[in-house]
Amino acid sequence: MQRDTIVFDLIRKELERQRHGIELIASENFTSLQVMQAMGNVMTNKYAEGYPGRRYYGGCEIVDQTEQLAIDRLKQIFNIEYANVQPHSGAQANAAVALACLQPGDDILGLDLSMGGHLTHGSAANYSGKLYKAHFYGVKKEDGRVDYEMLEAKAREIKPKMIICGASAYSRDWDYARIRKVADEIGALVMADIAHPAGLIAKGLLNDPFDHCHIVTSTTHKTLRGPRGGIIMMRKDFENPFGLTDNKGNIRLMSNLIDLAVFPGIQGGPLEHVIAAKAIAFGEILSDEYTQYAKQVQTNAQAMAKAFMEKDYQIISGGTDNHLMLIDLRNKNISGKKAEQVLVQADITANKNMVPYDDRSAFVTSGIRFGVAAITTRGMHAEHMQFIVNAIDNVLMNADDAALINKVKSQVNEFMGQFVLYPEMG
Ligand code: DSN
Repeated sequence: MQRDTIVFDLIRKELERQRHGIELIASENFTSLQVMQAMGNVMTNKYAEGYPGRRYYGGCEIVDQTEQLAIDRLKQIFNIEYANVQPHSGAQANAAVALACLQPGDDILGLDLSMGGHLTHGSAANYSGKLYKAHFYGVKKEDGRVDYEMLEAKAREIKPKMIICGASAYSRDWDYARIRKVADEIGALVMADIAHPAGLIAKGLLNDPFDHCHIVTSTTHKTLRGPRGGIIMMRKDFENPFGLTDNKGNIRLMSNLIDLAVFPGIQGGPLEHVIAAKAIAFGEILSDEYTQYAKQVQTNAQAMAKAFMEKDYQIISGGTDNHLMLIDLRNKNISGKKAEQVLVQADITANKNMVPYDDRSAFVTSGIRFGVAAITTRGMHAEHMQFIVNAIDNVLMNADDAALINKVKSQVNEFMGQFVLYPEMG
């Protein structure tokens, strides 16, 4: 077969883009070379519907071992009893939990998307808002922190079957114990989606959700620095409290129902090459090097937030506990959309984001979100945050000055030259 140079040229261009730019999208990271190598392996050829030791296809003896290794390593990372490593993404993980725990029309309570939540936590545009009756709590206007009084009041009023915590654009830690308390009072399940801060939780740098939340989901490619994918976890297995059954009418342990919800519920053959890459990433997370990385992520985020605040940027909640920050740009007279566009011209990648109580649409927004997981992998330390904040400020304050933005772009490219990315790729 002739080599497809069109596609490989584009892949090469993407490598160069990643090398030259400052990557501040909070949900992105750079995997290790071995994680990427594992994704391009022969296990992509293998069908393995089912789970290790109980598959619907022959020849699964080897992929059983990589999948079991991924499960075992993940259990070790979070000190948990149950892990499912098959979800293709975080959205799939959340869909599987919903399928296992809820019936169409059930009430759910999650953080509003416009306040930092996630599409799969009940957004009207998503299955979670179409299949289930979604209700929302928010963050407080005065301090940008989760409004736990509102959450409790809504929980008592609505009595949802599931309370969802976790966010995509929230820079503070969560009070999981408080959420569990009200959930127990009304008989609700608690699901934590830790897709963003999972890597910091893994190293004990943020509150541990596992003792308080019945089920925890995550992606594997954000702070966890693995391949794109999802996972579902429980510290302790339990018999599902709503008497939900499998398709034979048997009340089962939650682990059985989640396994069945992933496959055959919403997925077919697992991506065993990606699961092999997950196993490698989980092995990396167990290392001391990753512990240092996670601490550095937190240090860098705090240094970046401080540098922004010194330039009078309004960080929602006034700072960060994790790897990201959400900035309200209204006092800087630029929309999130325009900010994202001009920053890209300077090879700085970030995403526009609604801020709580935003008066602009999701397509325009008043905010921008920055995360430091990727730049920390590039080798940056706290002292490098000032350069980045200066460059961003320079671009945003001169958003219509193409010559100046071009100059910043050159400075950015030169700056990034010191942080080598994938040298093995030539
Ligand atoms: N949309 C992703 C993020 O960027 O946070 C999460 O799914």
